[in-house]
Amino acid sequence: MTSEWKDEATYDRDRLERAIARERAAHRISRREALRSLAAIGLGAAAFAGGARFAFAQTTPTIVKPTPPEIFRVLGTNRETLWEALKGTGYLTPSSHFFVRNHTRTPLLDLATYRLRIHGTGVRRPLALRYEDVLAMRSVTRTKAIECAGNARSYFVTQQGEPQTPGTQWRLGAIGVAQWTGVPLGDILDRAGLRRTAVDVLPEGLDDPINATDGRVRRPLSIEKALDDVLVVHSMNGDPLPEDHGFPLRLLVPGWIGVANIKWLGRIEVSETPLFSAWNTTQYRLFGDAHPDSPPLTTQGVKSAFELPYAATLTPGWHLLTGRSWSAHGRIRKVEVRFDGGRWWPAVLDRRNEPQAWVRWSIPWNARTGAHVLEARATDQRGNTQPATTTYNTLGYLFDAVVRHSVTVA
Ligand SMILES: Nc1nc2c(c(=O)[nH]1)N[C@H]1C(S)=C(S)[C@@H](COP(=O)(O)O)O[C@H]1N2
Ligand SMILES: [Mo]
Repeated sequence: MTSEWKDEATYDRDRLERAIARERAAHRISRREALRSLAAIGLGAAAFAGGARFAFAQTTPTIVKPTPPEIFRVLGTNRETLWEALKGTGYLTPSSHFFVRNHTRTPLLDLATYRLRIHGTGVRRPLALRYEDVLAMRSVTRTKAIECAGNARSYFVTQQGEPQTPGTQWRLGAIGVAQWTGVPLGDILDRAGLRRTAVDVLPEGLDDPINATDGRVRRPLSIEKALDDVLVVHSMNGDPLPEDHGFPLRLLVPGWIGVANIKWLGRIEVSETPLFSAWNTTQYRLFGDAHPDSPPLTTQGVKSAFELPYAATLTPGWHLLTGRSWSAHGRIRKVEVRFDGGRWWPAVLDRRNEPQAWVRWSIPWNARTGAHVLEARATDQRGNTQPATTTYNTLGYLFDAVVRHSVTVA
């Protein structure tokens, strides 16, 4: 079993601690470099007096990691993973390939001053935890997907002819599966003296406020979900979280839409009364004629993608087509593929098929010269199947219909 899952990263405490020491050194250097480059452009002391945040805003790019065009598509402050770049990678999305969704920009946080605060009417003992305090607690490891609520949004326009919605025009690349290691949020809440009367928690990121009205990215969760399977994550695929994915700590909320997985966690409010932010009121609900009364979104539906460029060009002859399918509700039971609207053929599923992650699959195809449309349709263990169309909503969330993938054979 282990030999088959070679891509499984292992969580090694010593290795993590060495990596953290490197991170600390690197972060100190980047702060010094920021100052030096400010001095070079004549902003120096004056700009820095305005605060470190301003200094960084002037010198750091939106995203820290390299995002080469063979792996990512640029969408404003975000980077979408190209599906063809996943072909030949393992079950886990390498951190170098994991999509980035930033409302503003990746902040570079200093571990010397970093604290995760737990506060609010729902706890008896407010906490200000250092990174080390969290690392010293019991960690668990989970393999789970993070997928943006707007993943595949562009197909409302290109496939269904609906009006373009605001929001990032993703194809299917706003998803990744990683191995996350972290401390159960319930353990941290217990340490803060969680009251039985608590109803909601509100985790908030330390990235810049998105605007004056909405403030910092923060998205409430029910206490039931918080105590069920949510982790305060410190490691991704066996290494400390990369900056762009939330260093030093982020939330993992298995099965829930991407925005619940707050990066750069700065505080978690715990409350005896329901909590609200833009992310569960004016956004991340279904709006439009067909949705008079949508609750805040939690889980996603079922989706599938071919590991091919969009659109693809292939040579004539036999190809082993590969792809992945996923569901927030459990494992995938079957995947079917059809060519040019013909009959549905079963794809062969790989053995590794984890709930709230994905399954890889393959199917041979004898490609004849000309223009073709390929479709993949998955069904999960609860019997949820991808529909032919998704009911429109004005913010373009939860597109789960079968995607028609154009392929030219020449
Ligand atoms: N603090 C903070 N957390 C955040 C975001 C953000 O902009 N700021 N984006 C959210 C959204 S919309 C998504 S889809 C996921 C993306 O996670 P990733 O960038 O690690 O892929 O992070 C979520 N957490
Ligand atoms: Mo998202």
